[in-house]
Amino acid sequence: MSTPRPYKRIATEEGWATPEMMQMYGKVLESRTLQDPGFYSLWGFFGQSQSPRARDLYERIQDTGARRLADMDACGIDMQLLLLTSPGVQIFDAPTATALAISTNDHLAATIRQHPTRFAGLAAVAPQAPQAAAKELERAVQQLGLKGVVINSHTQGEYLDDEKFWDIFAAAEALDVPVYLHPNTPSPQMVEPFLSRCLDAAIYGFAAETGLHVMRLIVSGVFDRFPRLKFVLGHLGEGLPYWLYRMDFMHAGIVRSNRSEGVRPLRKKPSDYLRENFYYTTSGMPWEPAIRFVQEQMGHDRVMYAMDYPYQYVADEVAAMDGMALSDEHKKMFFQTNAETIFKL
Ligand code: 1DF
Ligand code: MN
Repeated sequence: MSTPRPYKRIATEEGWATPEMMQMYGKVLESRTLQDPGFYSLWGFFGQSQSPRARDLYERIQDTGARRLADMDACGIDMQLLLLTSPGVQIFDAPTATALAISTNDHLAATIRQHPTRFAGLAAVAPQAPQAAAKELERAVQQLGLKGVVINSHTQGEYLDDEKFWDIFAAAEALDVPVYLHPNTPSPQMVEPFLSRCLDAAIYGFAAETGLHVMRLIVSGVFDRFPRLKFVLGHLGEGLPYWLYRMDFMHAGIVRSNRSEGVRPLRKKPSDYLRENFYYTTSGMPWEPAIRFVQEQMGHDRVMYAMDYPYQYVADEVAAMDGMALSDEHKKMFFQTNAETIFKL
């Protein structure tokens, strides 16, 4: 760790939360007013379990000071890009969520002002109120210096391919900042068969939910409407890079057969949008063969490092990533310059 490195390590999907938001989660867990089994499964564990892992994560997620900086130093992370942890404000009613997005963005900006070389961050918005969300994204970028927006997949079972949400995309495109589509547990409509085998969260359900969300977006034509819109996916693209061939083949057949009003012809192949409008981080996937595949398919300029602190805080991983068989140039892109370019750090 002490030998000087010719690159900075920037980790690009790092979770945080305010104590206020954790208290609000606690109230939802007690009142059971939210209709979202995935939420109770995930946050019932982090928020209420006495297991050492749950207690530890619950404390680390709320620390944006000394302890987090010490953890970063311990494994050689120079900078974290902070994302309000999933599901963020998206479980609350629209006025509550809109207000909470504003207050957490202010909180995040204050944290970054204290440690401007160690932290940058993405804005939270409440898709429940799309126009207010677009306005908050603009404020967060232009006045607070945040670098884009995180949306934690479905919002109470709704997906962003519904045009009522597209003001958010218009704002992101106009501001030239990326939308990080971060996972959530599967929507209430799809979570049931995941639950009894504990498959609803990071083991698999996150990717099933978020991959579905991305496919809905692509097929909807949103990237024909907003051709310069940029998305970032964690977890090496939630499995989608493995599907490039098959999604194109099958999508062409569905369009030709005119099977559904919901599937209109696109200007490009589905895989083209994944190659041209999307960037990928390695959160939770520090596995060289898979990283090399995504780099080869999407380009070295589209794949960047993420740890997914505190959920995947494994110090050895950083050393494994340092040891990847990459040229010096590609390694610097992977750890540092891609993130600097995409998030304008
Ligand atoms: C977990 C993983 C939780 C990720 C997360 O946020 C999260 C987990 C609540 O391990 O339960 O962001 N993740 O992105 O892989
Ligand atoms: Mn994450």
